[in-house]
Amino acid sequence: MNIKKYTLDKTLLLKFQGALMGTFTGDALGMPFEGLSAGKIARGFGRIEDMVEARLGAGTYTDDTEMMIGLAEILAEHGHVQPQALAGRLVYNFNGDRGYGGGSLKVLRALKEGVPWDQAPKAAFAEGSMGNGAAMRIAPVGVLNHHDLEQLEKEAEISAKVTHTHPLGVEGAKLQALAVGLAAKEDSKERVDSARFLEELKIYTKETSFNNALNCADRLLARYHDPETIANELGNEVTALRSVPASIYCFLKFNGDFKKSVSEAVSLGGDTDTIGAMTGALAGAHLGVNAIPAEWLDALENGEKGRDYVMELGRRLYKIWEQ
Ligand code: AR6
Ligand code: MG
Repeated sequence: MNIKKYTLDKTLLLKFQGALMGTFTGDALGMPFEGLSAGKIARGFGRIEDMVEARLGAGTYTDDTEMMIGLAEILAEHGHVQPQALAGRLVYNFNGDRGYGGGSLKVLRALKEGVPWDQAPKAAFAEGSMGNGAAMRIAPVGVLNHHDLEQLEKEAEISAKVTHTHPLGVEGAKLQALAVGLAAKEDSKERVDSARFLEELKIYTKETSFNNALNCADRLLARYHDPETIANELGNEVTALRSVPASIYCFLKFNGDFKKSVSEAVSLGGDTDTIGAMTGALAGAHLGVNAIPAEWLDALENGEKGRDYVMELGRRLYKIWEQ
């Protein structure tokens, strides 16, 4: 047996599982704080380091992870994004208690009523949604296609367009998928060179507004800023533009430390579950699932499509990649 190859592949399996479980963990950690400002979180709770009681219980996930599971299932079954099948799976998995965005609710309702997948997104907004809903679920596309970034972009775009067709919604999803793919390619034992990482992302990012946000993140990374400043500069909102660059910042700022990156993401306030989920996906893709604190993993819900199921989905995706 080729020992070196075995070791490398094991690392990659952990990265696949890390991207999926990172989404789940960040989502669950952030959910109880959704809608609070950075200042309120700092004054009321300090650093967020524990899974606290939430609407559906401590360690439960929201629409972010539910949609990520649907996308991972479709990739595991088809090997690529099959939009019709993805639309059907998002509807099938839908649980109205998990806090879906208003636009996504309308799209899923239209899909359920039989509107074709390439027409349904207009049910939310005539020009499509610019929300972060397509970006928050995209980790499986990023890890599965990390070896081929052109293919990754195509897959990210088609997966986004099942619900989000506004150029900023699609571009945000592509940027997050690329960042997950690049993070998976980094050596998990080394820190990521932030300037190089951001430069590489900018090669692929065509929207000026996203490029400007990445330049802003680069400047902010040069020295310490409190979460409130980061939230003001990069955003903590439900739009893709005002949340994906902030997540990339949190990943890079505490580069090499899953707990600190995701804790920082939640401390920005606002859309805490989604910024937590996207930061968790990036840190998990870089460091692997073993970097997620055991007490956080232990606290995650573990029902029918819970912790063990998502771990297994990561393994199934890795098997597809191996083929
Ligand atoms: N024009 C104006 N406002 C828009 C537009 C548009 N074209 N698109 C989006 N918005 P949505 P999501 C605003 O509803 O992306 C959940 O908590 C509008 O205010 O498509 O699936 C998730 O966990 C709209 O309500 O949702 C995420 O955290 C909002 O952006 C978050 O919601 C979100 O777009 C977004 O999920
Ligand atoms: Mg959510």
